[in-house]
Amino acid sequence: MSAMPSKDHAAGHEAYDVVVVGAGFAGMYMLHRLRGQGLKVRVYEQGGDVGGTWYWNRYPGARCDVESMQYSYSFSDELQQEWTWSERYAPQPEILKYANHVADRFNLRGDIQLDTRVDRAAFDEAASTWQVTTSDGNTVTAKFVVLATGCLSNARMPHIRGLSDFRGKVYHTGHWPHERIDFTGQRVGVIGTGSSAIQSVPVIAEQARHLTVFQRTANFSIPARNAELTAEEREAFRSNYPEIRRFAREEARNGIYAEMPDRGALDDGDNARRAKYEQRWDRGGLTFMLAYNNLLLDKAANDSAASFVKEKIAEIVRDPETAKRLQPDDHPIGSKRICVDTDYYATFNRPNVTLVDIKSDPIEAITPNAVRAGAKDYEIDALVLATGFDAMTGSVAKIDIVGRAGRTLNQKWAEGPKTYLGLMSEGFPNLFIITGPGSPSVLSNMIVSIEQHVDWITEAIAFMRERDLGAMEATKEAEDRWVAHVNDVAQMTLYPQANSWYMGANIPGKPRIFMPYIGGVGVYRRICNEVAAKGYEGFVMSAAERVERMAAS
Ligand code: N01
Repeated sequence: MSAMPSKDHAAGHEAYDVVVVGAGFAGMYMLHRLRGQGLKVRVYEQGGDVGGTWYWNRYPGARCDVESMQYSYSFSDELQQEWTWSERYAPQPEILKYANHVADRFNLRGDIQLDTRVDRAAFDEAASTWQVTTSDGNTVTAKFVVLATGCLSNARMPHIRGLSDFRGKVYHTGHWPHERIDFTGQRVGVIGTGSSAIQSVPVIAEQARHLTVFQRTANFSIPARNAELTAEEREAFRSNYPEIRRFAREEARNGIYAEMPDRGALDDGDNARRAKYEQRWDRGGLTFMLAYNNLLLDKAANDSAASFVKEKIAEIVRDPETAKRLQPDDHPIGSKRICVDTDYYATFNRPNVTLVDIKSDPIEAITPNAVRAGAKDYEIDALVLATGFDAMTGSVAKIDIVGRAGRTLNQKWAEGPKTYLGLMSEGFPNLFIITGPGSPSVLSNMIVSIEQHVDWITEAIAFMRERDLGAMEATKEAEDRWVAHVNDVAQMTLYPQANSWYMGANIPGKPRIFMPYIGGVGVYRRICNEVAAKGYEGFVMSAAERVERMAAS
């Protein structure tokens, strides 16, 4: 592949080697790596600055649920040695500051166009290039397009009768205003009880005159035990980063360095099991689910962990009725993304907080000044929608992506996303997806998975350039096999038993398919590396007009 001219003279469009969609953690690292290869890259970002999900999710209490010493880039040792995280789980403003620091430190801003949405990407088969149209009315061409659009970036507004008639302010946790919102003296309603609500409810309760939480499905949450990081704790990570990062990439299932379980929950007697759960509960955080190695495989094992957390809820929440309502009863623990909180359950002991069960008494309407449920009006001045995202596919679906023979990605994915390795979809040459459906993605520490995908894509592009190849595409056979494998592995677990956003179950009409790959990041990385080592097995690569399957290099 020769260096691209700066103009596609035939069409008069600016021409790039690569267009990257999104300037979150994935898009920024992708840009960094591609520029390192001397490629001409343009990143389009619809937000007003870098940071992706951390740019949009500014709701009160927003912070990461993976420890910051691990939820951070590993590609630059200087960066990980010099950046100082203040808390075990950094708050959103600090993560955004980190994203901005990375953009400046690696001089990325010059190639990122902010406030610009990609509306369309169409593959020109004759020229073997993508034509990318943006919200500013511009069209550019690019040999490759990389979707770094994020998995939880498409905030979902619920369809509730009367919502537009509400006279107070309406906020969505996933699309929070930039100015500080002060709920002091207000009556606030929060709809939803997922991670975003569980983080924001305790903070809003401290400000509001009264807070009413509308819960459709109770969720399991583990205390974060957040605290300021000491210099010694930071140093323990910094001096052991090579091993910590290696373990997270190669051995952990979820990309997190943690003590791994060596036995199942039922291998221990009642007392030993309880002691282990207590120990994990006291330590706090997502790794509660690593107390035993079969919690997401065996229902009886899972029940033991679920019962433990339910007992904790009953101990914390004073009113037995409220405690009962907060105890999840319709899904195995962990089969929906487990939440991590600071004082969530205890917040329901406050006199200014009410929990309303909208499963038994569904919301009938929003009136100009209230939420009406069970024939009762709950008067509020402000409404917070913590109703989640059209996850994993939502942001991709918003772009009109047209592949070979005029087929759109939305048509192809109408019955659920189909990818090979989560990285490419047959019929859409040179279109890469970072942390897409079919990869570990949201089941992992996202930065570990982002870095793996970016490195893999960078190497695939380098492979093609070295051999003067024009297009790379997943074969239908490889894709079908991978889709079946992703599904088979999911069915071996308890995950499909929950109506979760992993399954697309939170979006009416969305196909119910377990979207992420649950085989674990270590296993998945080995598979991707083997595919590359075999000359990109399962992909076809074309040189000029000639299509040839690459032999093993
Ligand atoms: O969204 P959710 P989220 N009427 O989909 C309810 C990540 N994240 O933004 O379960 C009434 O989990 C819905 O009820 P139900 C993390 O991966 C990470 O909280 O469908 N209720 C549910 O209670 C997380 O999993 C961090 O019955 C309605 C809630 O709204 C993911 O983002 C922080 C409704 C939505 O919960 C999504 O979390 C925050 C309706 N019409 C988020 N529609 C950290 O890193 C929906 N609901 C810490």
